[in-house]
Amino acid sequence: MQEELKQIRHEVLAKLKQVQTLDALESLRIQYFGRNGKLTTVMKGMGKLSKAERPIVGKLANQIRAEWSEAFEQTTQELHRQQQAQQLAEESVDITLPGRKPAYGKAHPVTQTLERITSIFTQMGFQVATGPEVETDYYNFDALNTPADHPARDLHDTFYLTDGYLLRTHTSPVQIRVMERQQPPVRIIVPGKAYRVDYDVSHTPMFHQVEGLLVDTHVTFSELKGILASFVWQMFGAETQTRFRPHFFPFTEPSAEVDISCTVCVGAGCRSCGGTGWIEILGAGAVDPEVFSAVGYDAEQVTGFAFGMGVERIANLQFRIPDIRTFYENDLRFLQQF
Ligand code: 2NM
Repeated sequence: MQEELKQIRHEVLAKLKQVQTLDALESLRIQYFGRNGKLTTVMKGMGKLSKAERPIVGKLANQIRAEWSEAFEQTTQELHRQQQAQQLAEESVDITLPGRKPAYGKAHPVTQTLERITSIFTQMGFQVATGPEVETDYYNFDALNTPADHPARDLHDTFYLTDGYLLRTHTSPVQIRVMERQQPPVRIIVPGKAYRVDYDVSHTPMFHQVEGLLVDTHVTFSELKGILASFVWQMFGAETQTRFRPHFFPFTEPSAEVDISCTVCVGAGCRSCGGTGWIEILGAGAVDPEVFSAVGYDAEQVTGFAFGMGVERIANLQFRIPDIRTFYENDLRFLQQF
């Protein structure tokens, strides 16, 4: 039996040296010193020993246990230390690594221009109004004094949908909707998308407009001129000239087209202005009494002025883009320039 114990002592200390993990260490402890461990099993045979042998074997067993205890404790600490060192190494963060740069997006150039225009008018006291892009004949044409045989209503100019609906060809139906539910004074700006069957260097089937409407007692054409001149100065610079030319719109009378002195050649005449020195940027006029009666306003009591401009056209001038279709090709090399 002493030989068996010596063998166990030898074995367990040899195996202890091989142990790599805390789990393996615990298995080893159970294998030798657990309730059914090798040492325990051998010691169950104590009863069969002679009286003389018993204390010797007991002492030997105690020695083995003491020796094991100490070695076990040491190995446990060593493995703990190793485990912690490994964990620290794995979880460490290199604070000298450069951060990841997020890919910044920004507003589309047309949106930038639209926001700029809107901001100039809101600073002059206009409120922003919006409305549906899918409209009815009534709001897009009838209420705006546009007769049934007007060329704008042609299938070749307007996108008609089913059930009498259409894509609005301008943002003016929003002005009608606002006037229907609000009494004067009205001082609004309507930025948004509009749709027309048209496609060339200066037209895309979807485009953006900003329209404005001012209705009150005693507003005059000179107020409209002042507002638009101020807009032009803020948008294109204080040196820019403004010119009103007589024109016709179904919804205004009188009507005008507004030109600015060419921002490229400053009036001398170049390709941008077709040699004239002037560039048309918006339409405007005094709201026709027919429009007022459509919304239930008394044309004897109030006067109104309206204007409208194409945002792509303004963006064209602002950024000097020769072909507006490039705004909608989604070529990032183009868009990232703005
Ligand atoms: C333009 C030009 C002239 C306009 C008129 C109206 C309304 F609803 F008051 F009658 N809204 N927008 C208008 C007038 C629009 O765009 C070139």
